[in-house]
Amino acid sequence: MMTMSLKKILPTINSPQDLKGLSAAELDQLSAEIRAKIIETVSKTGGHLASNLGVVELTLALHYVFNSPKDKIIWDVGHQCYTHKLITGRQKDFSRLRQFGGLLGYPCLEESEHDIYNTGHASTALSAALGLAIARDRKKEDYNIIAVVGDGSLTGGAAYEAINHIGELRERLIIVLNYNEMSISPNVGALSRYLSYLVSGQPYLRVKDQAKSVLRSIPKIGRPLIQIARALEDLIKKTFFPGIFFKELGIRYLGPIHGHSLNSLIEAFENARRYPGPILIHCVTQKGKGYRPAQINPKRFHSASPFDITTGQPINKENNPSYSRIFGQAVAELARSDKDILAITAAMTDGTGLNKFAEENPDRFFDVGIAEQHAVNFAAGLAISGLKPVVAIYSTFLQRAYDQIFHDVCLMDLPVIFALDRAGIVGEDGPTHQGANDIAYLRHLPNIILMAPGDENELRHMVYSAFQYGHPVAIRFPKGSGFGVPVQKDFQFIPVGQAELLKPGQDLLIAYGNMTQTALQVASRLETERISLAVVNARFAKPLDEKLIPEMAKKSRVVFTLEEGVVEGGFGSAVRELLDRQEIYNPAFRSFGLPAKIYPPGKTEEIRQFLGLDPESLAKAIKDFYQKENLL
Ligand SMILES: Cc1ncc(C[n+]2csc(CCOP(=O)(O)OP(=O)(O)O)c2C)c(N)n1
Repeated sequence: MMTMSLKKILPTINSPQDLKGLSAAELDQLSAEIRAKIIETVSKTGGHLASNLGVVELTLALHYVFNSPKDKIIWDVGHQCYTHKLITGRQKDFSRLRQFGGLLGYPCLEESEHDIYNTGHASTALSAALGLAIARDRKKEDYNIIAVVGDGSLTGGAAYEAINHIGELRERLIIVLNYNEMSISPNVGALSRYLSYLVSGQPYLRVKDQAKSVLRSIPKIGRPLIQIARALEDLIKKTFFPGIFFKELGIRYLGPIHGHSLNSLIEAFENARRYPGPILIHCVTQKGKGYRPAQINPKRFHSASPFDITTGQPINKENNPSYSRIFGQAVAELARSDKDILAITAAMTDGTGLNKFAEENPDRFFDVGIAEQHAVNFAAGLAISGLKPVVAIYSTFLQRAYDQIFHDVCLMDLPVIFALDRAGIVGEDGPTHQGANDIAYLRHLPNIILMAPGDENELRHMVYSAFQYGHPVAIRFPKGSGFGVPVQKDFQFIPVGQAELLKPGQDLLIAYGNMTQTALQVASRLETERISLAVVNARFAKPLDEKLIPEMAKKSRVVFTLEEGVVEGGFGSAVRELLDRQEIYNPAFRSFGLPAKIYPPGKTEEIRQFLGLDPESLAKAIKDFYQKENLL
């Protein structure tokens, strides 16, 4: 033991094969080393600390039993893949986790042959695993397919669709359910309740309690005996045959397994390896395991910014309130005088700033789980009944609910308000999380109003105004803190489609949302270059200001648009279409925004520079444009 603890094991692990010869004690030591490495790294880079600390043993046991990359492991969401990365040849790059040019915080096909499927959004692993299983069999190959999915991700509709199909096809595949009772917040829903019932470990008490309640619910006389017998049989089945729910769906259930006991995990995975059909292993883990601040507050450490290891406190406290907070505060305030306002989140209560609303109005707040489609459809039901739902979902995750927005909200012109948080560049989470597409995927839908505030103060007024419009409204705003502008207490009404001229000038730069501030900086830089740009805060991408924009465009030699959204089909396209409709063909035209490409993770500012969307690069690009068009 003494010699083992002196010699570090982690540096000797270059591939999962290196695990195979380790003793139980060495595997335990390795778990401790991995935990220390993850804590140390994430304290500097930020990242999904609690989720990763919870799956150290689970990951080691998987790689100990199975033979990756021949056996294929798919990580649902993928945010829990740090141990996997550390033991699949990426230790030397690990300090650059989530940094510009460094490792992605999620599985990444380009990084390693052990990453066999990219994830980032929840509830996709089971469907992908089934696809892989069918492909394997058709090609007459022989390997194991393992999908690791959290109980939070099992609240997503896509996971149920997969279970439904898996139970029908009965392909050989292994589902590892990482059950920790948490999504980002405590997990929600009836299935979550069922899973916790399975691990509650008090079968006798439960039989007694439930038997009593069954008996109580039966009228003294009249109820046929057979019904009583059925109820009791059902009760006994549930209690003594755990996982009967999965079994009856055609998926063998194994568990609950102690998710931090390497022995139990290895034994369970060995059993699963030999099973000829679909099998689910229910592993019970603790989020944040091994780091006290994360164990105590797994929610805060789900995705942590850099922190001090001793205290667990964040290193850089944000000075200005975040957009999410301003949004949540505004809804909470408005809801005090309007009891018809309700708020819905898809498993992101804190992230969307709705925690204040939730505290004040528990009966008007709904965390529906990772179920964006349901969230929108549910809101439509509320809205058609005269209530005023706000659905707060990150831009990237709302992509899931495109059809519900179209079919259930826009076609019926229902006044549902969508708060699209994390719209634009999100930084360290990388390609799956960029809020790039919302303008383009919403702009062509009927009846919807699209707006984006130029700063956090305007967000407040937009939330207030959205409730007055009586149509579907989507307000997009970025991740992180605002500009620190004074936030007015009184709400102001913004008429639909009214843009704001911020600065006069010879030619025209129209900005949407948070890029308004950048536009002002660009214009000011260019003043010294003999380029005079009027700056307009568009406020709306739909409807556009059909008066101010054409009037100013007619007077300009060139029109620029600026947005932190994908250019194809985005805000700039909308302006161009407006000018075309009004037959304004004279000004030259150039849109700046996000490319429809994959760009690396990193700090938001670094990505802006990389994409040429920082003030300096934009000023240069505009100057070059003037030169090319002989406008100087
Ligand atoms: C479609 C979608 N919606 C929301 C999220 C944000 N999100 C990331 S992880 C997570 C919780 C996942 O919980 P679980 O699967 O139980 O994993 P744990 O972190 O508890 O290990 C959520 C809601 C997401 N990744 N994808």
